[in-house]
Amino acid sequence: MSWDASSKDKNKQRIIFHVDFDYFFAQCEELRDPSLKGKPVVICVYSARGGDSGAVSTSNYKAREYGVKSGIPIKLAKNRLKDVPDAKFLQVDHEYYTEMSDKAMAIIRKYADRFEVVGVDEAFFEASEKLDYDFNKVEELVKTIKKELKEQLGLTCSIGVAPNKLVAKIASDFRKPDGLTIVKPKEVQAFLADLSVGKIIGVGKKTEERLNEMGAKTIGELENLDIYTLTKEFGKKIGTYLYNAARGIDEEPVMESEAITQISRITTLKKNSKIFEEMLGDLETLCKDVHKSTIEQGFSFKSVGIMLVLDDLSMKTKSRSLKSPSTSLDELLKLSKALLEEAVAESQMMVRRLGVKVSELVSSKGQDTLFKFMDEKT
Ligand code: TTP
Ligand code: CA
Repeated sequence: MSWDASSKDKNKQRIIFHVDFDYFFAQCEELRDPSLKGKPVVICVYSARGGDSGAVSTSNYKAREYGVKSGIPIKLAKNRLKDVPDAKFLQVDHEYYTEMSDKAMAIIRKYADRFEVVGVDEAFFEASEKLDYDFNKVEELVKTIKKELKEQLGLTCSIGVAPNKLVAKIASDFRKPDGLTIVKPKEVQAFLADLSVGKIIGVGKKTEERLNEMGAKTIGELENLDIYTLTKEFGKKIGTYLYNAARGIDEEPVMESEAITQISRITTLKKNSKIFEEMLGDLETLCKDVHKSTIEQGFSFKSVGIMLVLDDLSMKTKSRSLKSPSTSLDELLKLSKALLEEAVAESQMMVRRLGVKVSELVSSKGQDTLFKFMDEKT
């Protein structure tokens, strides 16, 4: 579906919003404990090895001044903040962040024609109809939403508004925190021209390097590469995507969320068993099927679960969340094997049927997944 399919008049441009909550996990912690405000706050994912092993999930802006950001080892973060006595290191609390996220999303959703949750701290929505296709009405709506989020939850966010998802997402990242960037249809190309090609959704480090080598550091320069060069280098799908992206063209619809919350497959074992190794073949097939379907539908997954139907027809389930959304088959295999091994060890009974599911799905917007695979392969 393209924008002109959703609106009858071809001159009407969609009004698409991308909302991104600021330093989200750390901001949630500040809201729970206001004494943290003004201090460097580091949210940590401690690994099973104990001590300070593990990585930083995110940090507030104060901590970022010291070079403490998502992905660095906790040990390095502690080192960078060793002379800051009031720095706080907290463990991730996904349940609480999800609760905050749900409340915030419910506030925003009211103002949308269509609403698409992308992750715990991100959403797209379309408000073309509610705003009569008038970009001049955007600012007032954003003020209302920001005020409500602030008053009811204390939360700040950054918002990008544009005629499509691609540009709206780049715009929300343009001014942070508590930012608002509105890119009207006529301003799209000028807005994109000086930005690095890495800002385009789905363009990872490797793709960016290749584009740089081809003479395109900025999106404006990418516009100079013709469709033949791009499709020859990246294949038809990605080449065309890049060609359009350079011109600020993107027709991806905002997809109403909650349609799909999980993807699962289940099978009956050829022979009842309680031996892990005997079930491995079936488990791998299930994982491959689930993975294929997940990717085809443009999702990444953040939670993996297994399900066993036991000899007495009782059911046993186990699931675990990943640190961040994944599209990796290896990760799915690894986690489901670990879960099955645990489940088999815990249960004395024979297993009749075996199932694998992924949930906490995050829409990867197609291109994202495409690129991730390309970047992994190259
Ligand atoms: P981001 O939106 O990338 O970051 P942020 O919200 O912390 O900061 P910003 O103000 O720049 O938007 O990610 C959202 C949440 O996802 C973040 O609060 C923590 C989590 N996260 C991780 O756990 N690991 C990571 O590597 C990243 C990038 C994020
Ligand atoms: Ca964020």
